[in-house]
Amino acid sequence: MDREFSLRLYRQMVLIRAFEDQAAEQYGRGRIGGFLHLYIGEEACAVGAINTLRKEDYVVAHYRDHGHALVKGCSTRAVMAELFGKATGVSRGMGGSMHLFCANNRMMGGYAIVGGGIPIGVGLALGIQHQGLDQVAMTFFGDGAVNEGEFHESLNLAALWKLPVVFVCENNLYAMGTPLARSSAVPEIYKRAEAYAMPSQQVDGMDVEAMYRACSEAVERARRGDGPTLVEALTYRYKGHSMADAVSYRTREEERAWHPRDPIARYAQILRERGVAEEELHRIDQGVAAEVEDAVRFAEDSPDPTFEDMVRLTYAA
Ligand SMILES: Cc1ncc(C[n+]2csc(CCOP(=O)(O)OP(=O)(O)O)c2C)c(N)n1
Ligand SMILES: [Mg+2]
Repeated sequence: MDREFSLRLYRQMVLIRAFEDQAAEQYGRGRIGGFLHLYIGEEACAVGAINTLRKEDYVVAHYRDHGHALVKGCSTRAVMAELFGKATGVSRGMGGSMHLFCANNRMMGGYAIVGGGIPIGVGLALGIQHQGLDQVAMTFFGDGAVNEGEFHESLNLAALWKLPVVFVCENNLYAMGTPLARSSAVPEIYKRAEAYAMPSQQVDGMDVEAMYRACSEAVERARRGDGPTLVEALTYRYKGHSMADAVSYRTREEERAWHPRDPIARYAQILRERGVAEEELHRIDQGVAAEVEDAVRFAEDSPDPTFEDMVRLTYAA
């Protein structure tokens, strides 16, 4: 992997983490309303996967969607402003943390309905196929979505019609407080693709290059007309389900056991071994910190949506 590209992957992971740390801080200060679901620990999934896409390809995410929007090209300022509910946010302050949307960047939304984004990804892929285009749709969801009808209906039709869609399941082992093994007869999620004669792969979701390789293969398959793939990323969210979660359903030992696999620390080490200087990594970290601070200032200084805008953007006549 070339050096410039590796540093880009590193920077994006660091950006997501710094963004999430700031979001938690601002939430604590009461500047962000509603729920807030952090992506800390899972950064390699979105970064590895979305970097395989072109600008004109589509991403659909779930409600833990800040990282996906940032990697798909939404500005740090506009994502932070959306969390603050400001008119300058990606969804003009109408969506908040869970509903980041930016058609220009083909970021087709975060969705609060578990599994709700999966058929939307399939619909986008159907549209691409009907128009004879060579784009790809990539749709992200959690392990909590795979026992829902929408998951199975979507995989079935995507496989039957050979649609250009990549299904990325971020398996962080929990759906709110429910461990996967307590809710799933077959906890190896990638195996479910067999029922639809669909290729699938289980990947270390804490390894950004492994994610990149697996998703590159899936995206190429989709683009050449050979249909969908299910990628299961094994990952872990370091924080609670949302800011309101005391995380009483798992042990501190389990949490500690995941830390040596941290996607950012591990990748920094790999980059050092490949000859990247410590100062260069430090410069990236500092640049990211400044970018996130700037985004917070921008969000603070931005106007609220007007009442007229709220009505106009919420209701169709
Ligand atoms: C259809 C539906 N059912 C239930 C909920 C409530 N709910 C919100 S998040 C969540 C857990 C989802 O877990 P997972 O898909 O593993 O995603 P993660 O939070 O781990 O990223 C549930 C059950 C919902 N939002 N939508
Ligand atoms: Mg989960």
